[in-house]
Order: sequence, then C-alpha cells, then structure tokens
Amino acid sequence: MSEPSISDKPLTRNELLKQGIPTLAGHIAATLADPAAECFSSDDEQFLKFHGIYQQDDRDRRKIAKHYMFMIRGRIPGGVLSAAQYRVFDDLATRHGNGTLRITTRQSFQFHGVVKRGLGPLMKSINDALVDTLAACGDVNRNVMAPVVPAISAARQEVYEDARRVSEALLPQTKAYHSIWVEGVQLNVEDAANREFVDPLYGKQYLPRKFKAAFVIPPSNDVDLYANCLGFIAIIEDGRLVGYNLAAGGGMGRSHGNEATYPRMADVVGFLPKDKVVDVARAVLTVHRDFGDRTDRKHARLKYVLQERGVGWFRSEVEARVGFRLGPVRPFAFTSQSDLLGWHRGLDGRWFAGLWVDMGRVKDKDDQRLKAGLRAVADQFPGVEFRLTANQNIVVANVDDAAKDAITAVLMAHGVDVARQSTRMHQASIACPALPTCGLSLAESERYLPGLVDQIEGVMAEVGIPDEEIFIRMTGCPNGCARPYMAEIGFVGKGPGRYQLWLGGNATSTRLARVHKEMVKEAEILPELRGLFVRFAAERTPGERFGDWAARTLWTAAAA
Ligand code: SRM
Repeated sequence: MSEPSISDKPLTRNELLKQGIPTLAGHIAATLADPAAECFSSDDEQFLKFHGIYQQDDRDRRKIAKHYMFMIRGRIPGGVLSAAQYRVFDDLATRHGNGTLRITTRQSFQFHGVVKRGLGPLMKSINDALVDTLAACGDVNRNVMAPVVPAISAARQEVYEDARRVSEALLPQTKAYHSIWVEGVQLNVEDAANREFVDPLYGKQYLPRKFKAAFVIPPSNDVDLYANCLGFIAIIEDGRLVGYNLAAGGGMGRSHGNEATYPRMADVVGFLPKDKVVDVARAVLTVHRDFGDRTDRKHARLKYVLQERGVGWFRSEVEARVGFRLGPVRPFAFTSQSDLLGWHRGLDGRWFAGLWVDMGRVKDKDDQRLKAGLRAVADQFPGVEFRLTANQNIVVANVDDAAKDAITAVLMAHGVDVARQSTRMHQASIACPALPTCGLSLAESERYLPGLVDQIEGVMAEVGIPDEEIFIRMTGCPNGCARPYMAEIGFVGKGPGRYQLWLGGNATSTRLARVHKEMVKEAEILPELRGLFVRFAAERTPGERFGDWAARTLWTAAAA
C-alpha cells in the first residue's frame, strides 16, 4: 500500500469540523429542542448533511426575508420501497413537506419545504417505517444504486442484495443519528464511547468528499454507471451471477471558469468474484479516504485521484488492500439507459408498470393526480413494491394477473394513463430541482425544462424530425446533479436565463458530451437548436441519433 503524501496546505473548514466532533452530533439536538430557533448554525448545517438533511431557504421569497426550510433525502438502496413504506413517505410529504415527493437521480425520495418543527416528527416516522436518511448526504457513501427492473431472476435479486450489503457495510457507525432522531435526545457525550468515538471505517474525518456507488446489469445502463465513484458491473453467465467488473473514478461536478474541475467517466479496472464485493467496496472507499484532497473541496473527489495517479496505480492500491489480484475485465456491453415504461411481465410471471414522472415530482396537478393515484395503489394493493429510477420515474412492481387491470383502473381514475404516458421527448428529459429550493442554483431547471421541451418538440416537427428521441438534461448550476454531461443535449445553468450548451452524449450514457456554446440566453435556445436540427436531418446516416451525429460532425469539425 502507498503512503499518502502530507500536504502543507491547510485543511478545509469541513475537515476541522469533522475532526472536532466525529460523532457528527454537533449541537443539533439543542437547536431542535429550542422552539425559538428557526434554523441551525452554519457548523450544524454541515453535520445535518450526514443525517440526510439540508438547511435551505425559499429563494422565491428571499427578497422579503429568509424563510428557512429543510430538504430531507432518504437512504433507499436500489430505490426499493414496500407499499407500507411508500405510504409513510406519502403521508409525511403531505403532513410536513410541500405536498410533493421528489424522486432523485440516485433512486431516492426527497421532501422539500419542511419547516423546523416538522423535522423531528418526520425523521422519527421515516425510521419507524424501517427506512432511514443516514448518510444520504455528507462526506460518506451515498445512496447505493441498483438496476431498476424488478427481480425477475435469481441473479437480479442477488445483485440487488449485494447493493444493500454494500450500503450497510459503508454506513457510518455514529450513535448520534439514532439518539437525535429516534430517541429524541442529545447524544450523551459523557459516555466514553461517544467522547472518544472514531468511526472504524471512516476514521475521525470521514471522507474528503461525497462518495457514490452503483450496481448495473448490462445491457441496461439504467443507473448511469460511469458517473459514479464506484461501479459494479454484474457479469451473469448461464443465468448465474459470477462476479463484477469494477469501475471507479466517475463524477460530474465542475465549476464554471475553473478548468481544474471537470466531469469524468469511471474507468473499468478489473474483475472480482461476487463474494468479494463488500471487501472491494471498502477498499475503493478507503483509497478515497486516504488519498483524496482534504485541502480543496473542489478537488476532493475520487475521480481526481484516479486521473492524477493513474488506473494502474489505483488497481494496485485496491489489490493491496483486499489481498488478491483483480482479474481481466470480462466482456459486457450496454445498449440502453432508459426505463421500461408501461406494463411488462417479468420472467417470474409477475407484472410491473413503469410510470413516467415529470421531472421526478410526484404531485397532484389539475386532472393528473399522480400522488393520489400512487397512494390509492399503495392502499388497495399492499403487496406491491415501488421502485424509484435514476431517470426520476417510478415502477409499481410485484403485481399479479388479477391486480394488473385493477391498478390500471385506479391510476386512470386519477388521470394517469399507463398506456399513453407522455411524448418520447418528455420521457427522455430530466432536470435537477434548482429554484426555489437549491442554494447553489444559478438558473431555473425543473420549473423551466418541461415548457422548453414542448417548444423543442414544436421545432423538431417543423424541421421534419417529429418522432425523434433525444436525451435532454438540464441543471441550474455546473454541479451535474441531473448528469447533463452525459446527455445528447445538456443545459447547464450559468445565471438567470442563461445556460451553457453541451452536446454529444449517447443513448447508452457511455460517452461524455462536450461544450458546444459557452452561453445561450433563453431566447437563443430554440434558434440555436433549430439550426442544429436542420443540419442533423440533412446529414444524419440512417438511424443515427442526434447525439451521435453531433459527436461525429461537430467534434470532427472542431478538431480540424
Ligand atoms: Fe446533487 C449538491 C440535488 C444527484 C453533484 N445536489 C446538491 C444539493 C444538495 C445542493 C446543495 O449542496 O446545497 C442539491 C439539492 C437541491 C434540492 O433543492 O433538492 C442537489 N443532486 C441533487 C438531486 C436531488 C438532483 C435530482 O434531480 O435528483 C440528486 C440527489 C441524488 C440522491 O438521491 O442522492 C443529486 N448530484 C447528483 C448527481 C448525480 C449522481 O449522483 O448520479 C451529481 C453528479 C455526480 C457527482 O457526484 O459527481 C451531483 N450535487 C452534486 C454536486 C457536485 C459535487 C462535486 O463533485 O463537486 C453538488 C455540490 C456539492 O456537493 O458541493 C451537489
């Protein structure tokens, strides 16, 4: 194993905070108990993240005053919830949140708009439902992703169970979470175990930055594997899961005007037998722990360690930590990244329905009452399962023949037509939440993209490509939360009404897009796309997708 080099640059403020209170308890319980306190201190804001909570304020109302509210994110490995758990999330969103549930790009649910007095009851109820929010945010391993299609084979079920095992194995061990949110008391710091607490895996300072892991079963890349710090690509031979190809070093986050930050796709490093998956996950995490940059949070992701030290070094480092050699990468190929929408029958004979959720926001709107419809399904069919997807959709799974038509009817009664859900372009578009909740957002995203997609469809029809599918992703800032750098068309917020335009991702999410225009104003987006679509329609080869055309023609032209 290599020795990490010691930097003479000072540690970041977050490092000192973690080092000072490794239980992550901060002074959260005291502020929580104080009815006069509207918000937490800036130090506690950082600790709260490890508990799955973000302190936000309503940016629509900032000009009047700061209205504090909280975003809470679940830890839901693989995005799987029982009907009973779903009902708890639904109830809590109505009772304590803004009446919506937001499916995230990592298969979780977020509550938005929770006020401080609702925080304690909400957290307690989630935990009572045997779900938690621990490590959904913070400098730790985040929600572990897993393939969406419900368990239709033993191998698929095994992959899902491995994802859960890895999620559990990489959890921080602090007692503070349980003490504050379940028992409702401050962590007893007089207790020696708490006073001298050092996490056995993470140490005193946890990771230099967030860490993200995903499992995938080719040929579907429905979790966007290459955007993750750690990826396990299932290798299934003759119906048996034999092991995984290890991928590492992916990440999207960057900052405008800072060339030292960039999106990067994970490298595929080698093969491991299935029984080593937890050991390898721990080893990769500890490489990040030991070699990530703790002096600059913008440079602290595992992707920079791989980029700067090389894949060969990384492989040797992981091998030294697990005590065995990784095998050669086994062949695999991805053919899609999309969710299966509509009804499908699994190999086990059970049905599942993929439901498109506009921008991942489960809500009731006019005649489309998705939230009430899903709730009715959960109430009336307690044996079903809900699966959240990385494309911000939801799957109702584990449905038998008798229930299938009845569920269709329940959804239809709420204005949700399983057979005709939306247009291809809307189904291929995702955006991050951005305004008014996200403190980092520079431009609109979730509230702007649906209307823009309507207009883009209009332009496509005019130039003669009405039935095309183009993956569009929008974010309000360059952090990459909706993974715009993997999209065929990516919009990255630069300021109010202004976006950087990225082009050239592909249908399998296996190629990074590139900047096409540094900045387009809202009014310039449609004229810019119209020009591109006209060229695409004229120059495309048979069956060629927009992203492939863009990469083939625009990049070659730029390089010439
Ligand atoms: Fe993200 C920060 C929302 C997936 C990269 N992300 C944030 C925060 C918490 C803003 C903040 O720090 O105050 C956003 C809260 C917005 C809100 O109001 O809800 C936010 N990120 C989201 C979600 C909800 C977007 C969505 O449309 O679903 C996703 C929650 C996933 C989950 O369940 O855990 C979400 N974020 C991602 C992804 C995609 C992924 O993981 O596959 C990325 C890119 C991959 C990566 O990590 O590189 C991503 N989020 C970031 C970053 C940039 C990190 C970096 O490398 O610098 C930030 C900023 C930060 O951490 O300082 C960020």
